[in-house]
Amino acid sequence: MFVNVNFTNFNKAIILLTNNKNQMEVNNTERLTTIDHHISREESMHPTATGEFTSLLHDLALAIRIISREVRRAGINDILGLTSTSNIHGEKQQKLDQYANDIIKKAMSQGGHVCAFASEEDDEVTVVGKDRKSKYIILFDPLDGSSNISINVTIGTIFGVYRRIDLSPGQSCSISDVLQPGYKLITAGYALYGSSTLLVYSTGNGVHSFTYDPTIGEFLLNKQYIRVPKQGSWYSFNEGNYYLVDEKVRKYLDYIKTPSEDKKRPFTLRYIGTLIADLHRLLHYGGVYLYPGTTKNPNGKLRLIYEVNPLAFILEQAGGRATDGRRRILEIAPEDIHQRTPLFMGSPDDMDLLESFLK
Ligand code: AHM
Ligand code: MG
Repeated sequence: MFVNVNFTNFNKAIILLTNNKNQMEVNNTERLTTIDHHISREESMHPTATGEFTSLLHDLALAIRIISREVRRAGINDILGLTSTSNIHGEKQQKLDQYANDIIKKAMSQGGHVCAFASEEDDEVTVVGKDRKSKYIILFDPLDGSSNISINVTIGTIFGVYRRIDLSPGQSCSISDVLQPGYKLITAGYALYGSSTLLVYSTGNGVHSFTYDPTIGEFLLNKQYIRVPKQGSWYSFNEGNYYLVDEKVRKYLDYIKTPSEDKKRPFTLRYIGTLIADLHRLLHYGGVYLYPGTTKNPNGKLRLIYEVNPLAFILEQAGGRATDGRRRILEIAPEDIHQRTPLFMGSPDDMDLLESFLK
Protein backbone atom coordinates (compact mmCIF):
# COMPACT_ATOMS: atom_id res chain seq x y z
CA MET A 1 0.00 0.00 0.00
CA PHE A 2 1.39 3.36 -0.85
CA VAL A 3 -0.52 5.57 1.52
CA ASN A 4 -0.57 5.77 5.28
CA VAL A 5 -3.88 4.49 6.54
CA ASN A 6 -5.47 3.82 9.87
CA PHE A 7 -3.96 0.41 10.42
CA THR A 8 -6.73 -1.12 12.51
CA ASN A 9 -9.40 -0.34 9.93
CA PHE A 10 -7.01 -1.24 7.19
CA ASN A 11 -6.36 -4.67 8.71
CA LYS A 12 -10.10 -5.28 8.92
CA ALA A 13 -10.42 -4.29 5.27
CA ILE A 14 -7.64 -6.69 4.34
CA ILE A 15 -9.33 -9.52 6.22
CA LEU A 16 -12.57 -8.87 4.33
CA LEU A 17 -10.70 -8.59 1.07
CA THR A 18 -8.68 -11.73 1.54
CA ASN A 19 -11.67 -13.73 2.74
CA ASN A 20 -13.14 -13.15 -0.70
CA LYS A 21 -10.04 -14.24 -2.54
CA ASN A 22 -8.67 -17.68 -3.18
CA GLN A 23 -6.34 -17.74 -0.24
CA MET A 24 -2.97 -19.18 -1.05
CA GLU A 25 -4.15 -21.02 -4.15
CA VAL A 26 -2.34 -20.17 -7.33
CA ASN A 27 -3.81 -21.37 -10.61
CA ASN A 28 -1.76 -22.36 -13.63
CA THR A 29 -1.85 -18.92 -15.22
CA GLU A 30 -0.92 -17.20 -11.96
CA ARG A 31 2.00 -19.57 -11.59
CA LEU A 32 3.64 -17.65 -14.40
CA THR A 33 3.42 -14.38 -12.46
CA THR A 34 6.93 -13.12 -11.87
CA ILE A 35 7.83 -10.97 -8.90
CA ASP A 36 8.32 -8.00 -11.25
CA HIS A 37 4.83 -8.37 -12.73
CA HIS A 38 3.38 -8.73 -9.30
CA ILE A 39 5.08 -5.66 -7.90
CA SER A 40 4.09 -3.46 -10.83
CA ARG A 41 0.51 -4.72 -10.53
CA GLU A 42 0.51 -3.80 -6.83
CA GLU A 43 1.95 -0.37 -7.60
CA SER A 44 -0.48 0.29 -10.45
CA MET A 45 -3.37 -0.03 -7.97
CA HIS A 46 -2.16 3.26 -6.56
CA PRO A 47 -3.38 6.27 -8.55
CA THR A 48 -0.17 8.32 -8.21
CA ALA A 49 2.20 5.43 -8.96
CA THR A 50 5.34 6.46 -10.84
CA GLY A 51 7.08 3.12 -11.28
CA GLU A 52 9.85 4.09 -8.84
CA PHE A 53 8.65 1.70 -6.21
CA THR A 54 8.58 -1.14 -8.75
CA SER A 55 12.11 -0.28 -9.76
CA LEU A 56 13.21 -0.24 -6.12
CA LEU A 57 11.82 -3.71 -5.41
CA HIS A 58 13.22 -4.96 -8.70
CA ASP A 59 16.71 -3.94 -7.49
CA LEU A 60 16.07 -5.66 -4.17
CA ALA A 61 15.02 -8.88 -5.92
CA LEU A 62 18.24 -8.69 -7.93
CA ALA A 63 20.30 -8.42 -4.72
CA ILE A 64 18.45 -11.42 -3.31
CA ARG A 65 19.16 -13.45 -6.46
CA ILE A 66 22.86 -12.68 -6.13
CA ILE A 67 22.94 -13.52 -2.41
CA SER A 68 21.05 -16.74 -3.11
CA ARG A 69 23.67 -17.69 -5.70
CA GLU A 70 26.50 -17.07 -3.22
CA VAL A 71 24.73 -18.96 -0.44
CA ARG A 72 24.32 -21.94 -2.77
CA ARG A 73 28.01 -21.83 -3.74
CA ALA A 74 29.34 -20.83 -0.33
CA GLY A 75 31.05 -24.10 0.48
CA ILE A 76 32.70 -24.19 -2.94
CA ASN A 77 33.82 -20.57 -3.00
CA ASP A 78 35.51 -20.47 0.41
CA ILE A 79 33.17 -17.72 1.54
CA LEU A 80 32.11 -19.55 4.70
CA GLY A 81 33.60 -18.71 8.05
CA LEU A 82 34.38 -15.62 10.08
CA THR A 83 36.04 -12.37 9.05
CA SER A 84 38.44 -10.67 11.45
CA THR A 85 35.84 -8.01 12.41
CA SER A 86 32.80 -7.82 14.71
CA ASN A 87 29.60 -5.85 14.21
CA ILE A 88 28.23 -3.28 16.67
CA HIS A 89 26.63 -6.05 18.76
CA GLY A 90 30.07 -7.60 19.33
CA GLU A 91 29.10 -10.56 17.13
CA LYS A 92 31.76 -11.99 14.83
CA GLN A 93 30.83 -11.17 11.25
CA GLN A 94 30.56 -14.04 8.84
CA LYS A 95 32.06 -13.45 5.42
CA LEU A 96 28.65 -14.03 3.86
CA ASP A 97 27.07 -11.44 6.19
CA GLN A 98 29.38 -8.79 4.86
CA TYR A 99 29.02 -9.93 1.29
CA ALA A 100 25.21 -9.79 1.50
CA ASN A 101 25.37 -6.37 3.16
CA ASP A 102 27.52 -4.96 0.34
CA ILE A 103 25.41 -6.48 -2.42
CA ILE A 104 22.15 -5.07 -1.08
CA LYS A 105 23.63 -1.60 -0.74
CA LYS A 106 25.20 -1.68 -4.20
CA ALA A 107 22.13 -3.05 -5.96
CA MET A 108 19.79 -0.63 -4.26
CA SER A 109 21.95 2.44 -4.77
CA GLN A 110 21.86 2.09 -8.55
CA GLY A 111 18.35 3.40 -9.18
CA GLY A 112 18.82 6.51 -7.04
CA HIS A 113 15.53 5.89 -5.21
CA VAL A 114 17.08 5.21 -1.82
CA CYS A 115 17.88 8.00 0.59
CA ALA A 116 19.33 5.92 3.43
CA PHE A 117 20.10 2.39 4.58
CA ALA A 118 20.18 0.95 8.08
CA SER A 119 21.61 -2.53 8.39
CA GLU A 120 22.33 -4.95 11.19
CA GLU A 121 25.91 -5.08 9.94
CA ASP A 122 26.58 -1.32 9.95
CA ASP A 123 27.10 0.75 13.09
CA GLU A 124 25.60 3.87 11.55
CA VAL A 125 22.94 4.78 9.01
CA THR A 126 24.33 5.15 5.46
CA VAL A 127 22.91 8.17 3.61
CA VAL A 128 23.17 7.72 -0.15
CA GLY A 129 20.88 10.17 -1.91
CA LYS A 130 19.33 13.50 -1.16
CA ASP A 131 17.45 14.69 -4.21
CA ARG A 132 13.68 14.42 -4.48
CA LYS A 133 13.99 11.16 -6.35
CA SER A 134 15.51 9.45 -3.30
CA LYS A 135 12.19 8.80 -1.62
CA TYR A 136 12.80 5.59 0.25
CA ILE A 137 14.54 4.33 3.36
CA ILE A 138 15.58 0.66 3.44
CA LEU A 139 16.21 -1.28 6.61
CA PHE A 140 17.59 -4.78 6.43
CA ASP A 141 19.27 -7.69 8.09
CA PRO A 142 21.35 -8.99 5.16
CA LEU A 143 21.76 -12.51 6.52
CA ASP A 144 19.65 -13.50 9.48
CA GLY A 145 20.57 -16.67 11.35
CA SER A 146 24.34 -16.12 11.39
CA SER A 147 25.01 -19.08 13.64
CA ASN A 148 23.47 -21.32 10.95
CA ILE A 149 25.47 -19.98 7.98
CA SER A 150 28.44 -22.31 8.19
CA ILE A 151 26.43 -25.50 8.56
CA ASN A 152 23.97 -25.25 5.69
CA VAL A 153 20.92 -24.59 7.85
CA THR A 154 18.30 -22.15 6.54
CA ILE A 155 19.22 -18.48 6.66
CA GLY A 156 17.57 -15.45 5.12
CA THR A 157 17.39 -11.72 4.41
CA ILE A 158 14.85 -9.41 6.10
CA PHE A 159 13.87 -6.02 4.67
CA GLY A 160 11.53 -3.13 5.35
CA VAL A 161 10.92 0.03 3.32
CA TYR A 162 9.70 3.43 4.54
CA ARG A 163 8.83 6.50 2.58
CA ARG A 164 10.99 9.51 3.39
CA ILE A 165 9.04 12.01 5.49
CA ASP A 166 10.35 15.35 4.20
CA LEU A 167 10.99 15.75 0.48
CA SER A 168 11.63 19.51 0.54
CA PRO A 169 14.34 20.62 -1.91
CA GLY A 170 17.86 20.58 -0.44
CA GLN A 171 16.75 18.42 2.48
CA SER A 172 18.43 15.08 2.95
CA CYS A 173 16.87 12.34 5.02
CA SER A 174 17.35 12.42 8.75
CA ILE A 175 17.38 9.92 11.55
CA SER A 176 13.62 10.43 12.04
CA ASP A 177 13.09 8.95 8.56
CA VAL A 178 14.87 5.81 9.71
CA LEU A 179 13.23 5.62 13.14
CA GLN A 180 9.64 5.44 11.98
CA PRO A 181 7.26 3.06 13.75
CA GLY A 182 6.59 -0.22 11.96
CA TYR A 183 2.98 0.58 11.03
CA LYS A 184 4.40 3.15 8.59
CA LEU A 185 6.23 0.51 6.56
CA ILE A 186 5.13 0.63 2.93
CA THR A 187 6.55 -2.78 2.21
CA ALA A 188 8.32 -5.51 4.12
CA GLY A 189 9.41 -9.03 3.50
CA TYR A 190 12.08 -11.66 3.59
CA ALA A 191 14.04 -14.07 1.46
CA LEU A 192 14.61 -17.57 2.75
CA TYR A 193 17.59 -19.54 1.48
CA GLY A 194 16.31 -23.03 2.26
CA SER A 195 15.70 -26.11 0.14
CA SER A 196 14.74 -23.51 -2.46
CA THR A 197 14.96 -19.72 -2.32
CA LEU A 198 11.69 -18.01 -1.43
CA LEU A 199 10.77 -14.36 -1.46
CA VAL A 200 7.81 -13.38 0.73
CA TYR A 201 6.56 -9.80 0.73
CA SER A 202 3.67 -7.51 1.43
CA THR A 203 2.86 -3.95 0.43
CA GLY A 204 -0.10 -3.91 2.81
CA ASN A 205 -2.32 -5.91 0.47
CA GLY A 206 -1.84 -9.42 1.88
CA VAL A 207 1.23 -11.62 1.93
CA HIS A 208 2.56 -13.26 -1.22
CA SER A 209 5.28 -15.80 -1.72
CA PHE A 210 7.52 -16.50 -4.73
CA THR A 211 9.86 -19.40 -5.44
CA TYR A 212 13.10 -18.75 -7.25
CA ASP A 213 13.56 -20.87 -10.36
CA PRO A 214 17.31 -20.75 -11.03
CA THR A 215 16.90 -22.26 -14.49
CA ILE A 216 15.08 -19.15 -15.76
CA GLY A 217 16.39 -16.70 -13.16
CA GLU A 218 12.90 -15.65 -12.02
CA PHE A 219 10.89 -15.57 -8.82
CA LEU A 220 7.49 -17.12 -9.63
CA LEU A 221 4.33 -16.70 -7.56
CA ASN A 222 3.58 -19.81 -5.51
CA LYS A 223 1.21 -18.58 -2.79
CA GLN A 224 -0.90 -15.47 -2.46
CA TYR A 225 -2.92 -13.90 0.35
CA ILE A 226 -1.29 -16.22 2.86
CA ARG A 227 -3.27 -16.52 6.11
CA VAL A 228 -1.76 -17.78 9.34
CA PRO A 229 -3.88 -20.58 10.91
CA LYS A 230 -6.09 -19.23 13.73
CA GLN A 231 -4.47 -21.62 16.12
CA GLY A 232 -1.54 -24.03 16.04
CA SER A 233 0.04 -26.44 18.46
CA TRP A 234 3.63 -25.41 17.88
CA TYR A 235 5.90 -23.16 19.86
CA SER A 236 9.33 -21.70 19.15
CA PHE A 237 11.46 -20.62 22.09
CA ASN A 238 15.09 -20.98 23.12
CA GLU A 239 14.42 -23.43 26.00
CA GLY A 240 17.96 -22.84 27.24
CA ASN A 241 16.67 -19.49 28.49
CA TYR A 242 13.82 -21.04 30.53
CA TYR A 243 15.26 -20.05 33.92
CA LEU A 244 16.24 -16.58 32.65
CA VAL A 245 12.75 -15.42 31.66
CA ASP A 246 9.93 -13.89 33.68
CA GLU A 247 7.82 -16.20 35.84
CA LYS A 248 4.68 -15.36 33.81
CA VAL A 249 6.38 -16.62 30.67
CA ARG A 250 7.55 -19.77 32.50
CA LYS A 251 3.97 -20.46 33.67
CA TYR A 252 2.74 -20.13 30.08
CA LEU A 253 5.46 -22.50 28.87
CA ASP A 254 4.59 -25.00 31.61
CA TYR A 255 0.94 -24.78 30.59
CA ILE A 256 1.44 -25.42 26.88
CA LYS A 257 3.68 -28.38 27.71
CA THR A 258 1.15 -29.99 30.05
CA PRO A 259 -0.93 -32.70 28.30
CA SER A 260 -4.67 -31.95 28.11
CA GLU A 261 -7.63 -34.26 27.62
CA ASP A 262 -8.63 -32.64 24.33
CA LYS A 263 -5.10 -33.46 23.08
CA LYS A 264 -4.47 -29.83 22.09
CA ARG A 265 -1.53 -29.87 24.51
CA PRO A 266 1.35 -30.44 24.81
CA PHE A 267 2.45 -28.09 22.04
CA THR A 268 5.34 -29.29 19.91
CA LEU A 269 8.63 -27.39 20.07
CA ARG A 270 10.34 -26.30 16.85
CA TYR A 271 13.24 -23.86 17.10
CA ILE A 272 15.52 -23.27 14.16
CA GLY A 273 17.45 -20.31 15.58
CA THR A 274 16.93 -18.31 12.38
CA LEU A 275 14.13 -15.89 13.13
CA ILE A 276 12.88 -15.79 9.53
CA ALA A 277 12.74 -19.57 9.30
CA ASP A 278 10.85 -19.82 12.60
CA LEU A 279 8.44 -17.10 11.44
CA HIS A 280 7.97 -18.75 8.05
CA ARG A 281 7.03 -21.99 9.75
CA LEU A 282 4.62 -20.15 12.04
CA LEU A 283 3.03 -18.42 9.06
CA HIS A 284 2.10 -21.77 7.54
CA TYR A 285 1.44 -23.99 10.57
CA GLY A 286 0.38 -21.48 13.23
CA GLY A 287 1.45 -21.42 16.88
CA VAL A 288 3.64 -18.97 18.79
CA TYR A 289 7.17 -17.62 18.76
CA LEU A 290 8.69 -16.15 21.94
CA TYR A 291 11.93 -14.28 22.47
CA PRO A 292 11.26 -12.52 25.78
CA GLY A 293 13.62 -10.40 27.82
CA THR A 294 15.98 -12.41 30.00
CA THR A 295 17.81 -11.60 33.22
CA LYS A 296 20.90 -11.16 31.07
CA ASN A 297 19.22 -9.13 28.30
CA PRO A 298 16.04 -7.43 29.59
CA ASN A 299 15.04 -6.41 26.04
CA GLY A 300 15.74 -9.82 24.58
CA LYS A 301 18.03 -10.31 21.61
CA LEU A 302 16.13 -9.36 18.49
CA ARG A 303 16.53 -5.96 16.86
CA LEU A 304 13.38 -3.90 16.40
CA ILE A 305 13.74 -1.96 13.18
CA TYR A 306 15.34 -4.37 10.72
CA GLU A 307 14.43 -7.78 12.17
CA VAL A 308 11.23 -7.60 14.17
CA ASN A 309 9.22 -4.80 12.51
CA PRO A 310 9.29 -6.23 8.97
CA LEU A 311 8.31 -9.69 10.22
CA ALA A 312 5.57 -8.28 12.49
CA PHE A 313 4.23 -6.41 9.44
CA ILE A 314 4.12 -9.64 7.44
CA LEU A 315 2.48 -11.57 10.27
CA GLU A 316 -0.21 -8.93 10.82
CA GLN A 317 -0.91 -8.88 7.10
CA ALA A 318 -1.48 -12.63 7.35
CA GLY A 319 -3.89 -12.21 10.29
CA GLY A 320 -1.46 -12.87 13.16
CA ARG A 321 -0.24 -10.64 15.98
CA ALA A 322 3.11 -9.48 17.38
CA THR A 323 3.75 -7.70 20.69
CA ASP A 324 6.59 -6.96 23.08
CA GLY A 325 4.42 -8.33 25.91
CA ARG A 326 2.73 -4.98 26.49
CA ARG A 327 2.46 -3.15 23.18
CA ARG A 328 1.82 -3.95 19.55
CA ILE A 329 5.28 -4.17 17.97
CA LEU A 330 4.33 -1.97 15.00
CA GLU A 331 3.37 0.91 17.31
CA ILE A 332 6.69 1.13 19.14
CA ALA A 333 8.47 4.42 18.39
CA PRO A 334 12.11 3.39 17.82
CA GLU A 335 14.81 5.45 19.54
CA ASP A 336 17.92 3.79 18.19
CA ILE A 337 18.68 1.90 15.00
CA HIS A 338 20.05 -1.13 16.86
CA GLN A 339 17.45 -1.16 19.62
CA ARG A 340 16.33 -4.57 20.83
CA THR A 341 12.84 -5.67 21.79
CA PRO A 342 11.24 -8.67 23.47
CA LEU A 343 9.02 -10.47 20.96
CA PHE A 344 5.87 -12.56 21.30
CA MET A 345 4.13 -13.37 18.04
CA GLY A 346 1.73 -15.91 16.66
CA SER A 347 -1.70 -17.07 15.57
CA PRO A 348 -4.54 -14.94 16.92
CA ASP A 349 -6.02 -17.60 19.25
CA ASP A 350 -2.59 -18.60 20.54
CA MET A 351 -1.77 -14.96 21.22
CA ASP A 352 -5.02 -14.61 23.22
CA LEU A 353 -3.90 -17.49 25.42
CA LEU A 354 -0.34 -16.22 25.77
CA GLU A 355 -1.51 -12.70 26.63
CA SER A 356 -3.79 -14.07 29.35
CA PHE A 357 -0.61 -15.32 31.05
CA LEU A 358 1.36 -12.12 30.51
CA LYS A 359 -1.24 -9.84 32.18
P1 AHM B 1 21.62 -12.79 13.72
O1 AHM B 1 20.87 -11.73 12.99
O2 AHM B 1 22.98 -12.34 14.11
O3 AHM B 1 21.62 -14.07 13.01
O4 AHM B 1 20.89 -13.02 15.16
C1 AHM B 1 19.52 -13.14 15.26
C2 AHM B 1 19.16 -14.59 15.45
C3 AHM B 1 17.75 -14.84 15.02
O5 AHM B 1 17.67 -15.17 13.69
C4 AHM B 1 17.38 -16.00 15.89
O6 AHM B 1 16.01 -16.13 16.04
C5 AHM B 1 18.06 -15.68 17.18
O7 AHM B 1 19.20 -14.92 16.81
C6 AHM B 1 18.48 -16.89 17.93
O8 AHM B 1 19.01 -16.50 19.14
P2 AHM B 1 19.42 -17.57 20.27
O9 AHM B 1 20.59 -18.30 19.73
O10 AHM B 1 19.72 -16.74 21.47
O11 AHM B 1 18.24 -18.47 20.47
MG1 MG C 1 19.39 -11.19 12.36
